[in-house]
Amino acid sequence: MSHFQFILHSATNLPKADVVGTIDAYAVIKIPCETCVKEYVTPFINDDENPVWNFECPSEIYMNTNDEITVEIWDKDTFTRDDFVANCQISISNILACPFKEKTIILKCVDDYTPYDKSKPATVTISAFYKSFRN
Ligand SMILES: [Ca+2]
Repeated sequence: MSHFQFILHSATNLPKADVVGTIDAYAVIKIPCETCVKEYVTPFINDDENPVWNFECPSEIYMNTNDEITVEIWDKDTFTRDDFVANCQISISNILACPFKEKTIILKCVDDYTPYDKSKPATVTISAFYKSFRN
């Protein structure tokens, strides 16, 4: 038996999404499981294009291995709807074949958003691995 662990550590160089300030970033993590897609939402970090969450999703035992984990980056807004700014997908079969710790993954910015420093990509740092246990 083994538990799947998914940790979103941080992001860097996120797009500027606010007129005043940079971005109030939070992440929505979608993990496809046996019968549903589980969604986990991190707290938002106020006005920081390099947010650190160290957000650990509750362990999953069953995942749909043909599917992908999606990480979406959103900007929290007070008076208007939150803005979806970037995302990335990670193949579960790739994780099973090659688990990783603190790996940096490039984000795809959506719509007209561009990385804060346009000369570099926006990234997230993620750990995804199976942890075996005995009863
Ligand atoms: Ca905002």
